[in-house]
Amino acid sequence: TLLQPYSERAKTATHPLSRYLFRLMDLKASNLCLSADVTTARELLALADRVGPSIVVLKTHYDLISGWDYNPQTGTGVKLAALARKHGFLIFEDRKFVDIGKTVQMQYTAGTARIIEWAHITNANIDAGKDMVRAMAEAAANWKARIHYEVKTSVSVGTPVAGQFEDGEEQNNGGGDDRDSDGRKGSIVSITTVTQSFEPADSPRLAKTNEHGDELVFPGIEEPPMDRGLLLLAQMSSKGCLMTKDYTQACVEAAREHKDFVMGYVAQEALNTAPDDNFIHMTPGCKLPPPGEEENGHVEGDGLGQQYNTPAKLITLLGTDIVIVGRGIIQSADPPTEAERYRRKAWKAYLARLS
Ligand code: UP6
Repeated sequence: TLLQPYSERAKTATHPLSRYLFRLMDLKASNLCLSADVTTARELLALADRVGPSIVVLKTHYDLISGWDYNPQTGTGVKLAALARKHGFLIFEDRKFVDIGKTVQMQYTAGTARIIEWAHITNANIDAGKDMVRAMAEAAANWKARIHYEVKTSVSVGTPVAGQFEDGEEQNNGGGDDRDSDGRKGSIVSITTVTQSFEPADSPRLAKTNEHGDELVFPGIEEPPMDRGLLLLAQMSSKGCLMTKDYTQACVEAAREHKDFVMGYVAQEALNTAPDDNFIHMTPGCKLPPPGEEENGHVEGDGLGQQYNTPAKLITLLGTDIVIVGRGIIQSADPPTEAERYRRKAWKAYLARLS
């Protein structure tokens, strides 16, 4: 995949959200993820709104934000999701789940934060064993089925939806045996299509404009599928990281076993080694020297173990796909301008890799 354009990888990726993300990257000419590690919910939302046009992914640590509002209808997650729609980016909660399967299922879907509701993507450290990936996949599938069902029951029976199935899947809308695999009554259709074709047009979640006529949706691409995705924390950027080659290899195997849920990795280098591997790599530990200073691949660490490489080194030489930048952007005098500088550099590094 190293020499393949993102637009091509969009066609062959297994995960619907990866296909979407590759297309979004191509559309926005961006392979930049902002790590929005600010201290308050107000700053988070303001930053997401200002930097949104330059990025394809916004990474959160909800647990370092003070004033996070957990209300499932009006809270911070919902507001962030609205900004994601407006600017066209995906939300990645960097939760680094690690525990027994049952516990991560509950942490992922329930509790205060209900991460699954607002984060398209999250990640896991698989030190506890790869069964927890299966546990999270199951939780995500159940969540999608439940949303699917809620959406379905909110529409009148027999709504014509012919021709709306992108993947050419046979629909089973009325007539015949219309129970799904759980024995519930209803037609079996893909959630992507269901949300777009079944949800009533007056649903506030799908509104395209607000009462003032402001556009609420990023133009140029449809809204992302309702699938949730996982990144495996395969390698870390920090000094003295204890993750071994065997651990990283176990991540690669777990990813291949769960292609319908695992989108790829948080890693420091490309891990697609088999011919049909098309996983996406997101890479933290990225910083540019200040404008005007010469680039030599490496940038001074933060004194607390974080190590930095430039986008050119990570994308062109090491073959990763998306650079994750936190303080490099947030601590600059003007984050939107600095985000644009990172976007241009990272995209140039990708174009250099292709040629
Ligand atoms: N992060 C790393 N390294 C990893 C994995 N994750 O730095 O291997 C996360 C940190 C932080 C962000 O938790 O949110 O990426 C990096 O921020 P920075 O650009 O400000 O150093």
